[in-house]
Amino acid sequence: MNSTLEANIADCTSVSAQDYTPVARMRELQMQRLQAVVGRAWQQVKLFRTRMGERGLTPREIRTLEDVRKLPFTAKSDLRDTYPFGLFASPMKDVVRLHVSSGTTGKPIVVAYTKEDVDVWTSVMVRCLAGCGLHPGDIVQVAYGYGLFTGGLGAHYGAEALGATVVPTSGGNADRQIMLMKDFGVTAICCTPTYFLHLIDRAAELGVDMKELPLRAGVFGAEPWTDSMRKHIESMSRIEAFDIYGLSEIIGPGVGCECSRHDGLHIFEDHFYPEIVDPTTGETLPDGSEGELVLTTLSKQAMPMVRYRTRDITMIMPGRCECGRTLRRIARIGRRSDDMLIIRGVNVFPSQVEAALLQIEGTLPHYQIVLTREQGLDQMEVQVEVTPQMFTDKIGALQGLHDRLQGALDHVLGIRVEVALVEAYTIERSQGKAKRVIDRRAT
Ligand code: DLL
Repeated sequence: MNSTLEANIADCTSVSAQDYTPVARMRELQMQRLQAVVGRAWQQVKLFRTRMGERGLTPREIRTLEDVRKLPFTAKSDLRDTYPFGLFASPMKDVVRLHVSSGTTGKPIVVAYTKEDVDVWTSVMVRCLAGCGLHPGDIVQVAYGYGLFTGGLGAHYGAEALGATVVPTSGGNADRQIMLMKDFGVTAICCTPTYFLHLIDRAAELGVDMKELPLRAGVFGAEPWTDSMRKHIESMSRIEAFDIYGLSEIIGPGVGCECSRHDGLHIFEDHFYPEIVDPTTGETLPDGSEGELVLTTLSKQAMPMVRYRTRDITMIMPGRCECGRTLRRIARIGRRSDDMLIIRGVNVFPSQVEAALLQIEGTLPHYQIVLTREQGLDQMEVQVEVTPQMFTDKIGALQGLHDRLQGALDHVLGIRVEVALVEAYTIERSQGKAKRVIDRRAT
């Protein structure tokens, strides 16, 4: 074992000891838990029992971890169809919390937690925050929304259990966020990356220099963001920006998180079993192949999820992280299988647009894609904010920037799109997850 590895392992606090479980032991634990969770879902959840029955399966057929592939998938539509409590595996008297995720269409989905589930959620959040270098003594501002969204309460419980001081600001009211951050000497913030961009801008307007604050870590997630955005955030403040992943259906934030290597997100495999499948055929893909992430909860009581199709596109990264954790990693999630836009027959992902825009000097990381239909033909306009200097500079500079952006987008997307340069603050700021696409094609 090399000395960095040893130092990292020595560094690990008792809260994240499970992150270093030997792989063989972890697989054994996963196997035991998989059998237990399948047994529980089969006994308690009608939909799951029916689906297994259709495949001629009983929990007895799940003898190895690979047997997970025999099990039926669960999809978001299953949660909608059984709204509100149809997938619960615990009686209501044992359910201590409900969260709701609204989604974009139709009924919301409801997720449930027993006391044990909340404890597991807290423990994985502690491991996330510890992996981001946070410890007792840190002052953590939780600016994810509190309420039906899982972000606020998930981060809150984790930070408190870690022994940090929590400032539960929730989302919104940027001026107060900045005032408290400054007055309390906040050292870490948890919020969506786009909301933090908004705080950076607002702080500058208020004459607060983010670089002068003791803020040194940001735990950002709940929406896709890129390495270019990380660089931008880190250049505008003194923070180290970490990516945290999760979804309501599985637990909320805390399914996986980056460590200080920033080389993928470690999945807390003792509680969540990851697979990558071909989004079209559902066939399991080997490590290193990109596909849809499918997760099985291994310890959830109130609402076990078996082979849940997340729609998030990523891969399981081959090899071991230099940090010494034995937990497998997934690559950052840049896109979902259902956020693909089809423009004049060409597949376009908003993340491709973001990556192209942020490589060009003079743009700000605020953009929106507006889709319209003219004479039956899809039109795509990318509106992007540019730095105030660009508008004060000569007109030629603006034209030059426009052409460079147009060229970069044409190159990346393979189709012609319109580029509109707009002044800073033209695009509405998000309090939580950013809305990148405005689709006016149907109207
Ligand atoms: O967004 C939970 C969460 C809160 C995660 C705070 C991280 C931080 P939902 O509202 O159910 O739950 O949305 C889940 O958001 O399937 C992804 O598509 C997306 N998402 C979450 N984290 C990331 C991330 C929360 N780090 C959906 N990168 C997921 C990219 C993310 N997408």
